[in-house]
Amino acid sequence: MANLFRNIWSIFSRTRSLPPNPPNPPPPPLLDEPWLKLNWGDRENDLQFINNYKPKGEGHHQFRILLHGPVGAGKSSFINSVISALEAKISHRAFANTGQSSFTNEYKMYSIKKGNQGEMYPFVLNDMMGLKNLGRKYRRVYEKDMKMAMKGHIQDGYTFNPESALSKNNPLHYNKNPTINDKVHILVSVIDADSVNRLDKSVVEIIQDIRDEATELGIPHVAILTKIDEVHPEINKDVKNFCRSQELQKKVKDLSNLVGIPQNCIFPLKNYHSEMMLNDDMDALILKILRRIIEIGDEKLSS
Ligand SMILES: Nc1nc2c(ncn2[C@@H]2O[C@H](COP(=O)(O)OP(=O)(O)OP(=O)(O)O)[C@@H](O)[C@H]2O)c(=O)[nH]1
Ligand SMILES: [Mg+2]
Repeated sequence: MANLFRNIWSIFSRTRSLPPNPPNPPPPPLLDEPWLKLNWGDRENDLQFINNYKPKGEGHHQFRILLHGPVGAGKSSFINSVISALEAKISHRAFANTGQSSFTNEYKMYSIKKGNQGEMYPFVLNDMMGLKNLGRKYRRVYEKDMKMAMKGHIQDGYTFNPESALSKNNPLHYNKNPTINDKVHILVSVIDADSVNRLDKSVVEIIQDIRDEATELGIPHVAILTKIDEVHPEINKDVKNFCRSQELQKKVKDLSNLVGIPQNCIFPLKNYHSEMMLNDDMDALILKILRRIIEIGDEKLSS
């Protein structure tokens, strides 16, 4: 539709000597009926689920969520969003990227305080170096590091080196005997919604390879589609509108076809990234996504 509009404008501008750059086509209207039904009033229910959650298995006290995905997709911002929603104040603990190159290059684990009694939530989020297209050698290194991370061999604080994967002889950062608490329990690919239809082929292949590896290790794989506020002005005004955006629905379908993640395991999200105050709907969405991530990962623990 947008292309048709541009072509018509281009023919029109040539015959009428109008300015060569067409104006942006108007965004398609929102659907009357949502393509995704979400109960926005579930916040307390989801929070209660998260507060009551305990990982299954003997000696298991840490459920590990590993985030990976292209540079600048919003991985660190998602960690900040989760901390903000759970600690009820805007958090900046994970440094977010404002430039072009990968900002996060350390394997860093984030745990979150539960209340004021010094207790921590029994799940942690692991931030990872951003994925980019840097040729075959880099791809091998990235995939090797990801495999080690999923198996629990990488210690917190390791700085990734795009030239070589973590060595098994590194006494500081290679964990020879990972326990159930060190292993990854769910893999989350974080992808900028706007980039879905122009993801580099090699980046898509890396995500597919890592998905295959995760499947072999019995680790479920989901995706978060970030920056949905940039997809449609009505979503920017009110995040709830994403459920009626045809463009977003198409992006979820396209990502599903591209990497093989089922549509109901792809979660659209707007992060806290520029806000100074919490927002009930954003909180509701962040907590809903966190709950689904825990539920999907936990299901595999018991099977
Ligand atoms: N509009 C919008 N911007 C976002 C959103 N999430 C993150 N950003 C912005 O995107 C940029 C990159 O975010 P990060 O969280 O640093 O991304 P990252 O995936 O951790 O990046 P690397 O560590 O470099 O791989 C920052 O400028 C954020 O403010 C979102 O939901 N909407
Ligand atoms: Mg980051």
